Amino acid sequence: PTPDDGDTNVVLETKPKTKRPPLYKVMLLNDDYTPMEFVVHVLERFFGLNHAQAFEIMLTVHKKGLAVVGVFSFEVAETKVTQVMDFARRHQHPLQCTMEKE
Ligand code: TYC
Repeated sequence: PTPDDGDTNVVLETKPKTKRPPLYKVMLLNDDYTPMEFVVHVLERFFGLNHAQAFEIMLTVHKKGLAVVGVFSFEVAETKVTQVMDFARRHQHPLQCTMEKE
């Protein structure tokens, strides 16, 4: 008889290991000073929303304190946050935009 080499009947199951990269929520925060029209403009300009969608999200932030504007890869989320923060600062509005791992 052949000596058992320990390799018989060993089931080697491998999970198809296709981990998707993590996604990040980009959020807009409410404040008392940034004009509503400015926020709507930001949402149209940097997030490709139409006017109705932008207005709706702006109102949600205004009423609830914050809202998720979109979900992106790390790099895209980071770019959006930087673009919004730079644009708000240039216009001297205190608008805050942040990202959070989903
Ligand atoms: N609360 C602001 C106002 O009354 C409007 C506003 C909405 C500000 C959304 C920030 O992310 C924001 N003018």
